[in-house]
Amino acid sequence: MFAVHLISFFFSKLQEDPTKKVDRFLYAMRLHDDQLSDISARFQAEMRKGLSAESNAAASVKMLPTHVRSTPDGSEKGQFLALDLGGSRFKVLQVKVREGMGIRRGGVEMVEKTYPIPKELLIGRGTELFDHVSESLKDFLHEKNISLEKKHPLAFTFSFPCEQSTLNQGLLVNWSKNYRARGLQGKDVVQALREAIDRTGGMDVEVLAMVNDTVATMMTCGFDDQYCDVGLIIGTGTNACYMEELRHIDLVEGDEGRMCVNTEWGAFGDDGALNDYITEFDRDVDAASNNPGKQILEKMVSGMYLGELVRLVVLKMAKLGLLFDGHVSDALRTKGKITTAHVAAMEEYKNGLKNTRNILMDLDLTPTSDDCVAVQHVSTIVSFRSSNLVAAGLTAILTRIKQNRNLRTVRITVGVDGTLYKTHPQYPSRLHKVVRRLLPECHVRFALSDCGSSKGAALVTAVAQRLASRRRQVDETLSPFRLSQEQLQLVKTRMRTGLEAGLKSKGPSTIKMLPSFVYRTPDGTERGKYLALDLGGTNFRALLVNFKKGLQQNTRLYHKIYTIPLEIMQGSGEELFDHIAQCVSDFLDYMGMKNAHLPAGFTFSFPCEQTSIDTGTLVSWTKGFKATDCEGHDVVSMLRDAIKRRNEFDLDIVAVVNDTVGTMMSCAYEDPECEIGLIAGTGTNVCYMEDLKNIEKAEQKTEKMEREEGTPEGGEKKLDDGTKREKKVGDAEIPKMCINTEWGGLGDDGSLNDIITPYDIEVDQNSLNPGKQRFEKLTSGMYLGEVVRQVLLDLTRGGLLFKGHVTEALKTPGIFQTKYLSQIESDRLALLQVRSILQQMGLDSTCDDSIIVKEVCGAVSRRAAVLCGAGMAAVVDKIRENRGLDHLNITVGVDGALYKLHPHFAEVLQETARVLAPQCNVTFLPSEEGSGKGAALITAVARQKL
Ligand code: 0WK
Ligand code: 0WK
Ligand code: BGC
Ligand code: BGC
Repeated sequence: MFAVHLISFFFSKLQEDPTKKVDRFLYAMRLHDDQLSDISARFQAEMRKGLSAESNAAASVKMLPTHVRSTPDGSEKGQFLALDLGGSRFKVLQVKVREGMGIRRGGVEMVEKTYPIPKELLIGRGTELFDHVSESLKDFLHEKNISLEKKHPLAFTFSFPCEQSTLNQGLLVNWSKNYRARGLQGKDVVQALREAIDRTGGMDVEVLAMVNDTVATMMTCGFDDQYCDVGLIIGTGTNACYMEELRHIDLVEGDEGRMCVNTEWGAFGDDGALNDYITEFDRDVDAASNNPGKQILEKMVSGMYLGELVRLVVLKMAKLGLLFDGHVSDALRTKGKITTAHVAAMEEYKNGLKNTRNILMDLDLTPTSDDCVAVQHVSTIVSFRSSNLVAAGLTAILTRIKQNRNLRTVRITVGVDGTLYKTHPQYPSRLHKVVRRLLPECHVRFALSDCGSSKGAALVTAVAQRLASRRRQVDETLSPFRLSQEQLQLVKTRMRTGLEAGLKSKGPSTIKMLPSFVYRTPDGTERGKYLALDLGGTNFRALLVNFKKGLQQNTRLYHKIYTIPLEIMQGSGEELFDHIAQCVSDFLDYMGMKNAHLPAGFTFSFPCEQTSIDTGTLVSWTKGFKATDCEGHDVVSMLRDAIKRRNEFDLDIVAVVNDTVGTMMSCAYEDPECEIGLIAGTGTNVCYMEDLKNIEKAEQKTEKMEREEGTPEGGEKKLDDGTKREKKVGDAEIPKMCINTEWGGLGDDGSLNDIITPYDIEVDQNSLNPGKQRFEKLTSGMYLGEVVRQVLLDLTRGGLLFKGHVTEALKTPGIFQTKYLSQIESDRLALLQVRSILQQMGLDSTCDDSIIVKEVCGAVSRRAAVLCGAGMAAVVDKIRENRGLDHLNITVGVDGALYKLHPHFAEVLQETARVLAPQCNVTFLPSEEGSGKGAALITAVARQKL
């Protein structure tokens, strides 16, 4: 031992730069960049561990979700009370955000008072600590003459780790720093505060939000800087938070948008991850702390411990004779005698050495100037390590944000607070320099929170209030779209009544129930080549269908799709049919069958009154069509005339069918149980096989029909592909005809007015056929986008969306195409993509906006699906009762872009039909080749009879 003293004595005599010996002594504390990068990488791994549901429980860095989903966006306003507990000073504040007199535009006014917390309360009973807090609050209200009657929203900054499931609830995970009040760990500290406020009484305070001081600091700085997505505290304790992508936070529902995560990085190392950087002095500080083994990184970094680290180093060096000639004073042996304020003082540019001498003399030491230089350097190394470790942690967070946002470089601001950062003369610049050295490609700005974190806490509360009120207002706006079981039951009943009424009355009925003169579904005997023309909702298709001997599968089908320009849809009838004839001509050229003179079936997806299979008088246009001189005319004649006018080819139009009927036939070719056709596309409609006897309005025709059809014989039909097509004997006897219900007209008599919303009324009034097709306008692709647009307009006018800016784009009819609904609602689509879809429409949106847009789309499309489900339940139950069955198995052939492409429409429709018609087992069979094949089948059947 003596030898050591001897050597060091001579050593010092050599007038070596005293800092050198300190550098050697504290070699382990002097971290260079690749060590910092290593620590940063370790911390990133810890962050991933904390975020993942599997490893969160074991993670030392807890990555606590804060339920703060957005940084300030400038619309926050209100008056709030705030409590700031957990830092070096407990403060009570009143914060006025953009409200009240004299608040400069966009400004915040704050009045605050600091209340000391008696030491014993820090380690006493939790209830007493919170009583002190609420009594301080009451005192503040008195002192600042704030009315005790008025209900005050309160923001609570609580600077300890809490597990939160909402903004206004938080279970204390553990105390840290110098707090260790009993009975609160694992308890909801917001509830504890509410109870304390109730115990104190005489004030009406509503705790709306509780936030960690890092979060409040981020929000405070975010008020003036939209790039502030990180909050950093380097004070008594240390910690950081940042805006993480919600999809990475396993512990929180949803993957849309972002949420602030309180990393609680103070605990980094609690699982030994930093053991190779821990020095004996760190172990001593930890062993002497009130939470040994916990907050390892915090004890290497934060203000509560730096002074102590310096003291222990200086003490050890003195004992080793490296300082003060080995003289050690009791003061130097005493815990806490060197504070972080002392460390900061020692490192002051000008007076650092002087301060160091004074501080050491206060510790009853007589330092030489070299001693002072050495001790100052100890402070430098200890505080430098602190800022370096913070830099490593920040680098990890900023790197993760860069990766989350797939950016090569990121511009970001870090909001900072804390006494150590604020009062240590060199801490900020050292930190900034190292972060910029470790992350050269990032543009990192540090914003000092100049007025504590309560402004931020108030903003969180304002956001909470705004989100809560927005949530309430959006729910209010969307609640009429959320139809209850009872309402759907009513719609089913009204649909049933409409079906019955339509079958009876000759005159106009809302549900027209148009006879299709199709008496049976295909039986597989159909043969030959047919042309099918398909005028649907959005385009025209020409198809060549060849039914061959043997397997159905080898039905040959060629087709070509043609768009129908708007001006043709809404031009003259002649132009429309000339356009169709031109398309047919082009198709026949394409197929090289100009002179084939083929029998053709014409799928015409509009309501037509038919008196036979090959005539159809258009009752009224629907969807986007408004061609003149068509309504009340026979569309087959109009097509024939157009073909004649063209005089290039000839067609034998044998049948005209509605697309629902064509779809039913197409699917019945695959599944003989298919007796219903459903279209959920641009328009919506359903047809089904009704018992002839129920089609009263078709009485007189019956004889003629029977004559034509001849009562169909029952029994089996052997097909030449050997497959037996079971002709269901039972219902064989009952002659049927397919009825095109045109259910789109339900409600035209006001029977749906109790579910029609003002948005629907707006859409109806702006449509080509106001007052008509009310059910269709609630359920089909032509209109859903417009309903969504009307709702978005209303929400934007209410300031709930797009920052209240009603842009030209949003006012443009048709801009929100229904296909966007399908895209926006797809589960696989992250919010960013929703935003880019909105971008395509010329709508700039925030994360929150797109969450709401998605919700509106969901509400509108879900209503459409459940309404169609209720309508379908009415149809299948009617068929079941027609056949006097307790249980009906039936298949529905379906087509239409909404049913086929929307991510949820089909399953919601099916589920609703199942629930509302429990005695029917309904299979939905999407049609492969559209209704064209069905039209060809009907043509084949019609030809067979000729
Ligand atoms: C001031 C903030 C407070 C935070 C404190 C941290 O208003 O919320 O806890 O900074 O720094 P400290 O006071 O612990 O140095
Ligand atoms: C494809 C059918 C056609 C029908 C259309 C409806 O072949 O007859 O009109 O589906 O779907 P939409 O094109 O309106 O989405
Ligand atoms: C606490 C954190 C807090 C930090 C800064 C730490 O001891 O665990 O919740 O943010 O101190 O005050
Ligand atoms: C038409 C129906 C058609 C449906 C689906 C409705 O607008 O009135 O005839 O079946 O659209 O295309």
